Amino acid sequence: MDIEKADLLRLYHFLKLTRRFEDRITALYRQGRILGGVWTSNGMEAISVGYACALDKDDVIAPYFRDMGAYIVRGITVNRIMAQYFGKKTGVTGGREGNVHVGDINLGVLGYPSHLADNYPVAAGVALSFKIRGERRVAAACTGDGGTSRGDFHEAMNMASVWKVPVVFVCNNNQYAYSTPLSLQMAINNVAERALAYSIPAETVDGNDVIEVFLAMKRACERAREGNGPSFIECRTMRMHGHSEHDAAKYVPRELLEEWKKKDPVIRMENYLLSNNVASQKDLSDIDAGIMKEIAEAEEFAEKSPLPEGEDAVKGVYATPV
Ligand SMILES: Cc1ncc(C[n+]2csc(CCOP(=O)(O)OP(=O)(O)O)c2C)c(N)n1
Repeated sequence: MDIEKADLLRLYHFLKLTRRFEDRITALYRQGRILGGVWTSNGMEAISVGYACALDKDDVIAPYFRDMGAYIVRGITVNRIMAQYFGKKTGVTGGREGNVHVGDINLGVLGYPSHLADNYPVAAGVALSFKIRGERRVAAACTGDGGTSRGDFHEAMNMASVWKVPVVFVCNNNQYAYSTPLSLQMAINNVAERALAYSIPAETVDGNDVIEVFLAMKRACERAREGNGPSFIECRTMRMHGHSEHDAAKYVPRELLEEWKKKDPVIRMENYLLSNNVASQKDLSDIDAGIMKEIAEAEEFAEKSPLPEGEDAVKGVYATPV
């Protein structure tokens, strides 16, 4: 499968935007200007950017908390996400909380409910509705390696396979579930082996290569749209920050981090674009300048936005407003 220049530049744009945006959020967190916690995808941005860019506008995603790239690709603006972190009324949840437990059904992003792997059965259910209605749409969900050890994951995989629904299950295998290394939570080396038990076609890809993730996702979507059911994509990567920004990740050997630093997905994509003459250094600098401006404006927007009114807290909680 070939990849077009426009796709390459789009992938790069979102990759760099996700890195710069989360870096800024981390800095703001350290300055005490963020409400709540910050869980970044540092080092793993290629996964959420790659899978989200491969989808069509009408498709639906059920992301998890480390999928910042997917939120942005789907059109949840950095303004809204920044305001979310500041707990402002203009944030995605209207100031009800301060992190990325968010969604926007109008943009085909299902709200993330926090319970790991719960988004898998939900995506399978959405995909079932596409199948029943005869629509050529795809649902996608992502979870971490730890999430695949939960029952919800296995129930979703089983039913999605039996019913042959158009869903793509993505897993970021970043080798740690919080502080638990893979070897202490599963007796296999490749998470993709779990898919075999459900007769779901699976691929293991380099999760630090955004093009590889994108192309694997394109293949899986094509299979789903043709009526051939679910696929599973394991993306191998490493989480380069702590589980969240309050965690120094002392349990991860430094040599392992050094090794993965050399595989940084953003630098890799930059090198690819330059060495294949897809973009010049000036093009990349221009993209970066635009991104920095967008982020600075988002910060200003969030700072100037009002806090929510108290009575807003009960709105949207019950089907019948109280
Ligand atoms: C059912 C459930 N158990 C525990 C938690 C608390 N928790 C949040 S993230 C996390 C680790 C997740 O590890 P993994 O699935 O590998 O994803 P990663 O954070 O590495 O991207 C845990 C234990 C939770 N959110 N849901």
